Amino acid sequence: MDLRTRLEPGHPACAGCGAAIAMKIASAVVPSNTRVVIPASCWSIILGKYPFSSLKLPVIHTPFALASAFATGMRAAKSVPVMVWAGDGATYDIGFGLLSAAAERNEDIVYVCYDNEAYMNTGGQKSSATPKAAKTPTTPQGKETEKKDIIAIMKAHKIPYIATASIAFPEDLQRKIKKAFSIKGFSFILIHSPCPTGWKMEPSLTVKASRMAVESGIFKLVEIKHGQERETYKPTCYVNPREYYKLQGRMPRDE
Ligand SMILES: Cc1ncc(C[n+]2csc(CCOP(=O)(O)OP(=O)(O)O)c2C)c(N)n1
Ligand code: SF4
Ligand SMILES: [Mg+2]
Repeated sequence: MDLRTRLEPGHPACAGCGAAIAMKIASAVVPSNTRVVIPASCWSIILGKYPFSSLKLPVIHTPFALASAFATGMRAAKSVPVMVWAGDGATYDIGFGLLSAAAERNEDIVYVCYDNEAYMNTGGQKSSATPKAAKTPTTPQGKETEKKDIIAIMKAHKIPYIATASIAFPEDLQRKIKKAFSIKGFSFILIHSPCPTGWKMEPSLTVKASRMAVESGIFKLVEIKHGQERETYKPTCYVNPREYYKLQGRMPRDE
């Protein structure tokens, strides 16, 4: 694993923030001339206040829905590697139209969604990435519908590279980021990034929760290259999904 980091200490993410850990792992292996495009999200804040920045890469902030269009324009104008770094709200919901359009055009950009399963920056409201039964400010009785299968949707776009990754499997995550940059055309990577604040979970449990999501089979680690799908990690120790959900105060308790 590449242990260099482009994430500076002292950033304002909550303790144990999975989204910050995801960036720490991913940014270490992106090409050094990468431009990062960040739509409205917790990451707009984690970056810090201009002229300071917690990330040692050039970043452009965009309105919520527009990251894919900004990335398309920047790639065309500057001919440099471009990575969108977007939350699940921007990806699954609000920016989905432009994401779909950029994928359909097979723009040569890397789109990363750090999935913390809700609109965390504004208080944790449910997104379509929120799992069924999770209590959020907008689903106080528990969410009634299933998490949207964004990987199936991106597969339908027939883009050259799609992968899922987890902060508990950093080598796998870094390999997939490098692969995405090496492939010409649109790449999409979904990183499972627990949020202790929104999940009502101890900050020390972030990586454990991520690992349990994979080992329980709830979050599968896969890679889809030109339509060919393979599992990049097969769970080695059985974890009951209930144990994973039990860590999270947002999920219903067993009677
Ligand atoms: C059009 C628009 N609607 C709402 C907002 C307010 N807003 C800013 S960040 C955010 C939540 C983003 O959620 P997500 O994309 O999942 O990223 P996270 O905050 O979880 O990191 C919202 C609702 C906004 N900036 N623009
Ligand atoms: S609310 Fe969640 S995603 Fe946002 S900074 Fe805090 S821990 Fe990270
Ligand atoms: Mg989110």
